Amino acid sequence: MQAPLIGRHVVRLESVTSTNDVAFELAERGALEGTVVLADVQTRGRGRQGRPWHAAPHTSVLLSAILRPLPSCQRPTLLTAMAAVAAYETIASHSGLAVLITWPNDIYLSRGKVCGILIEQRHSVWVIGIGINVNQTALELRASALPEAISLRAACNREFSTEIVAADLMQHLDSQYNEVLRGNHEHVLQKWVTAMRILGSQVEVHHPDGEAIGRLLAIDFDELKLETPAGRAVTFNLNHVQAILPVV
Ligand code: BT5
Repeated sequence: MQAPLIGRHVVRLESVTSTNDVAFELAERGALEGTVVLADVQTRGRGRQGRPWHAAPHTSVLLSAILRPLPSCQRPTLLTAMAAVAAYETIASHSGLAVLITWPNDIYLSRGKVCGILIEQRHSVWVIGIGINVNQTALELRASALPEAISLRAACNREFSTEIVAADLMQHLDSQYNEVLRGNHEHVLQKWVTAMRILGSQVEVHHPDGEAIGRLLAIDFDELKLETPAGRAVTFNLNHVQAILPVV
């Protein structure tokens, strides 16, 4: 068996602004690819487009992994998919419940958001930041104004070890990143699309010019194809897609 790449060096910290910030600082100072930062507390945890990520101290997995992917793997959607699949598999194995990836990379458990992913790039360094809600109670999540959030504990009615969930997440990230490095992009794509459970369904696609409704015929790392109610096939560049929502 190959030695793991992601998690070969783990930096555990009590409190940070954001694990992504620390990961970039370490990368600048020459940290090896696969170095992981874990923290118990984030004072300025962030989501995408400047949105906040809230995590009460010692309740969550707050992880950032440093990657220096080859140019052929430097595709935002590919790295997004591999991170989402790794988080999905970790959460599914711990909860034993139905888990869903909502495009592009939120993970839902029992209809609540249990995990968010923020991927940032500076030059040749990519940082994969993952937050998993582990031990917050449903009451605590509601009190922190996160009505859409859920944790493993709230969904499964028992406590989990954040250390074990983090260790499993590192293993899953390592195995998915290995697929990426070996060029098995198709394999990652299939897992990502399967976990979204929207292929063949009616969806609403939000894009800069408005919204389109239709049956999702295909999706890959570059584009998605819809069949409109009039029976026409239309293609959207994924870089411009803002949301893909199931039509219920
Ligand atoms: C995300 O952004 O979901 C990406 C979150 C990534 C967090 C990790 S933690 C480790 C690493 N270090 C960081 O600083 N960040 C990463 P987005 O899709 O933009 O969702 C943000 C929105 O999710 C917020 O506006 C809230 O509505 C909601 N939210 C905030 N905290 C949440 C939580 N703990 N659980 C569920 N939803 C939350």
